[in-house]
This record gives sequence, C-alpha cells and structure tokens, in this order.
Amino acid sequence: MTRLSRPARVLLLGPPGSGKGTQTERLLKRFAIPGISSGDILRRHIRDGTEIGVLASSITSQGKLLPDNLMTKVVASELGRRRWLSPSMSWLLDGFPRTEAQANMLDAKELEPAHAGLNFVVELKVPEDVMVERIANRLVHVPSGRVYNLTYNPPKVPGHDDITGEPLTRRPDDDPEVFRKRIKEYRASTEPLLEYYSKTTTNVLWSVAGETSDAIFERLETEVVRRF
Ligand code: G5P
Ligand code: MG
Repeated sequence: MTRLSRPARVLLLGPPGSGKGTQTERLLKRFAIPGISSGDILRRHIRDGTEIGVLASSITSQGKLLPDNLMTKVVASELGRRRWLSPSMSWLLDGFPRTEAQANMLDAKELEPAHAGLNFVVELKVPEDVMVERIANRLVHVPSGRVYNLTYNPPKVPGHDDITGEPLTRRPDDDPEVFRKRIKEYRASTEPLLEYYSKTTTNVLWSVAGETSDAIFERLETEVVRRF
C-alpha cells in the first residue's frame, strides 16, 4: 500500500462495463482510498425495498438515469454517514456525478464538505464489444458492491462471494437490450461532463483507453503516483 503525498479526490467516469467498479476496488487496495459507488447505493436500496429503491428499480431496469435532485440527495445522505469526504483526505466517487447538473450540485457545496472539489477525473475508454461481453458474464455481491466475471475474475466458489460466502446475483439491467439503452444514456448525459471538466478545471481530466482492466490499472496507478 502506498501513501499519497497530497489528497486525491477522484471521479471515475466511463460507460457501463468499462470497469469503474473494478478500478475502484483496486485503487482502494493499492492506495487505501475510500470511495462510494452511486449504482451500489441504489442496488442496496432496491434490495431493502425502500421508497428510493422502488423508484430506482423501475428506472434502472429501463436503462435511464434517476432525477438529478433525487440522486444528489441519496448520495449526500450516504456521505453524511461517512467521515472521509473531506478536502484533506483522498476519496473516490464511482458513478456520481454523471450529469452536468449533478456536477454543479457537487461544486455548489450541496455536498459539504466536498467543497475542495475533484482534482482528478478519469475517463475509462473500452471498446463497446468488449463491454457487452463483460456484462454478459457479470455477477455482483450487492451488500459490498464486489464485482465478478465468469471468465475474468470468477468467484472461488461458484455463485458465492469470496469474502462472505453470500450468494451472488446478476444485475437486472445487464440484459443486452437495457445495456444498449444505458450506453445511449451515457453518450447523451454523461459524455458532456467530460467537456465540462476540461473547461472548468485545467488538467483535471485524464482519459485512459485499454481492452483490459489490468492494462488500464497499470497506467492509472502510474498516473496517480505521478500526480499525488
Ligand atoms: P452503475 O451501477 O453505476 P454503470 O452502467 O455506470 O452502472 P457498471 O455497469 O457498474 O456501470 P462498471 O462499474 O464500469 O460498470 O464496470 P465493472 O463492474 O467494474 O466491470 C464490468 C464487468 O467486467 C465485471 O463483471 C468485471 O468483473 C468485468 N471486468 C472488468 N475488467 C475486465 C477485463 O479486463 N476483462 C474481462 N473479461 N472482464 C473484466 O449504475 C446503474 C444504474 O443506476 C442509476 C442509473 O439508472 C444507472 O443505469 N444511477 C444513476 N442515475 C442517475 N445519476 C447517477 N449518478 C446514477 N448512478 C447510478
Ligand atoms: Mg459499477
């Protein structure tokens, strides 16, 4: 594990299946950077049958995004329970913000005390056919957000989480038809964010392309060390 010399406040952006969850897990292990995934938060709400979960279930299964205000509230409430979202610490956001409106809400201090702002926005670029193949073979452990892939990183015991032994599930939105809608939604709502970050803060946006998460992580790790 490596200690960084200054705080890294990181956002991972990329289409469905590009490896945001996978890179989050690796960064956590390598640099001890805590993080949250907006998709994981919603899946826990769905599992628990909360009011937000009922709405999230119907929206995510159509491959659409939740309304910006609601999503910001959900993330804010999750962050309120954590002590690490401070400008003086390193932290990582997977999947939030993913629209310009959400980015504005983060920057507008609605999510105190994140007001020091993001200082590293990573765009993951993976060929579309590779992402389709990946999500067809994905299994998840909803309580922890750990992701598996039947060919790439299969669980030690088929169908069960490596750490807890609990059952793994498939995500309903990993259906090929819904996946196509999620890709479209990414292009329409999230890609504009890349331009937003390249305009608002100099040198904050960094894009990395690759066909495997191993190749991408090697470059990401080097870049984190170089910057922080
Ligand atoms: P999510 O949960 O954020 P997406 O669509 O953004 O969902 P997803 O699908 O979770 O992103 P990922 O995290 O980028 O993809 O990818 P991953 O899970 O790490 O990797 C995918 C698979 O590939 C895994 O099985 C992994 O093991 C495998 N894999 C990784 N690397 C390799 C490799 O090198 N080789 C191979 N062979 N396999 C590999 O959001 C879900 C929904 O929630 C709502 C929306 O409805 C959204 O659609 N939502 C929001 N709505 C509004 N605003 C927000 N901010 C929202 N956030 C979530
Ligand atoms: Mg994910």
